Amino acid sequence: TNLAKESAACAAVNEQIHNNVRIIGIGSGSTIIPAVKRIAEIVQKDNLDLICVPTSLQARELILSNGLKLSSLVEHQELDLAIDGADEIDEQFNCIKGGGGCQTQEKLVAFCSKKFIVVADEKKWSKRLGNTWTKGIPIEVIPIAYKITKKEIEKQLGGEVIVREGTEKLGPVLTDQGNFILDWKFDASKTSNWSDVNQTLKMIPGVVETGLFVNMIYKAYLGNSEGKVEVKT
Ligand code: DER
Repeated sequence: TNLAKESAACAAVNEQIHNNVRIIGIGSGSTIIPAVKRIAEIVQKDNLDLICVPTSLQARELILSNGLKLSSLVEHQELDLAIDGADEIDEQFNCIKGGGGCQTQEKLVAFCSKKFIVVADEKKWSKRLGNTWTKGIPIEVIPIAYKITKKEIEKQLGGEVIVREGTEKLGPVLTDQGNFILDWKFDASKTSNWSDVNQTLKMIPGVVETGLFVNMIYKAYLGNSEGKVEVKT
């Protein structure tokens, strides 16, 4: 629910923004929207000197439209904090991202940040990856390799790989990097060591980045429909 997302987003910003944060990574999706609004309020109120690094064209637009200072990973490779959403998080903090197709820059920003914070509706929390998020793991691949990678993923890891198609545009979706996205519908009962799975995927020629974020999350702020927030570390 919106209240769940807003409460998680504001709780995270309120708690994290003051600890000497100067450079912050801004995620993509819908939950990040109230987070950026809250950041802009605090920057205004406390006259903070904050620089924002986006994870997508959508995040870039969000930074600009909220009057925040925009920069990039070319200027800053060490971020004090990064805040982003998630599609599903399990109890070991394995996380699926990329529902919005932005996982490549999202993972770079998360990798560069001292603290990577996830904000989400509590429904994203699950016992096993695949229990709640059923659209598969997003994998960015270079266009000429989409059939090679599809075949290799299905051969090595099973499941089914589908090329993500546009809705109002015919043909495959292009990422902000100009690549295709494969959604890998994995067999949740068979898969458990996500670190190994991620390494296997990354080794396949043509794969750019996966939506598997393993051992990257510092804290997860999970909001519920009453606006209560649970913090998982
Ligand atoms: O696509 C992404 O990685 C987004 O961050 C997604 O995981 C969260 O989107 P939401 O905040 O709209 O649920």
